[in-house]
Amino acid sequence: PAPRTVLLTGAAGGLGTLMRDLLPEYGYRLRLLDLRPIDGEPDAIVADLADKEALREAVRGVDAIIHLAGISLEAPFEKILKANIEGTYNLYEAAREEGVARIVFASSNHAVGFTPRPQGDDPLIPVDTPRRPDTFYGLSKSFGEDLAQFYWDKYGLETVSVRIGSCFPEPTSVRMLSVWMSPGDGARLLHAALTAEDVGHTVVHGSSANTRLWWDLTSARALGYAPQDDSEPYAEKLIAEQGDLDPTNEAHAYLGGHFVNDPPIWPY
Ligand code: NAI
Ligand code: 15L
Repeated sequence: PAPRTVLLTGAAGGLGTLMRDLLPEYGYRLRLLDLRPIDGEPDAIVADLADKEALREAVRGVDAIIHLAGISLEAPFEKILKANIEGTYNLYEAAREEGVARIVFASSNHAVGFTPRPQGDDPLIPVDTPRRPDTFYGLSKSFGEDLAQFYWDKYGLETVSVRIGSCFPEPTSVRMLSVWMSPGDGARLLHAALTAEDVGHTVVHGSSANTRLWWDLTSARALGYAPQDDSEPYAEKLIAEQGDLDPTNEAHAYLGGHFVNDPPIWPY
């Protein structure tokens, strides 16, 4: 049966806020969790991923988990270690102990961010491309994917790891024209990841069907994902404002874009 009650971690964040609006239309009852309280959501669980007891209680009785919580940009390693590496482990342990069947893990393009972006007639980046994290942040997403594989192989806990490109209301850079995932497509992909059968541990690229796509969406489509959006209508304006990508600029040469040379920028 399709999952009904879904725990959404990171529900106060940018993506969490978008998905809180869109996912109920698919029939889900969302249980919300975040470090920060959420305006207008008095029932949301306010908890840190470090709090194992709170996690155990939060996952009890849910059919699936969408795991968005964590540090979402580059940060000092110690902070990434606590929130993304230990935090994701704590969540998987709680899920295993409580018998939750499936997790949809918000991985990132930055797990493979040092992969050169396709140019000219180069093929799209396949989903089994070797891991090439571009940051400690990306490294934590690589860890999450390995953790997911391990929990599937050892305990039969299923995961779809979604390497999200850039999920925002609109693309705001020329790079995002290639990796943008519209919020509507984001919800479609999460719904597919929650409902496809026998996923084991599946890794998918998460973006819309962009004209300027850099990566292959085959494994996402195999889950039943049918993207409806394309960033192309935003292209002319963004290129006029920012100029086209310059292959001699390091920040334009890789899938991860500017992350390949960003300093830690996490604000807290
Ligand atoms: P965000 O930074 O807006 O939201 C993350 C949320 O996690 C925040 O509300 C924060 O309070 C919460 N959080 C952080 N540490 C926590 C902890 N220790 N315990 C409990 N909650 C904690 O990030 P955004 O953009 O909403 O991204 C959500 C997830 O998707 C993140 O895991 C991010 O790495 C991933 N992702 C997002 C992309 C995007 O385009 N928005 C692209 C690729 C990956
Ligand atoms: C990410 O992983 C970040 O969480 C998000 O804020 C964006 O920066 C996105 O990647 C991106 O690559 O644009």
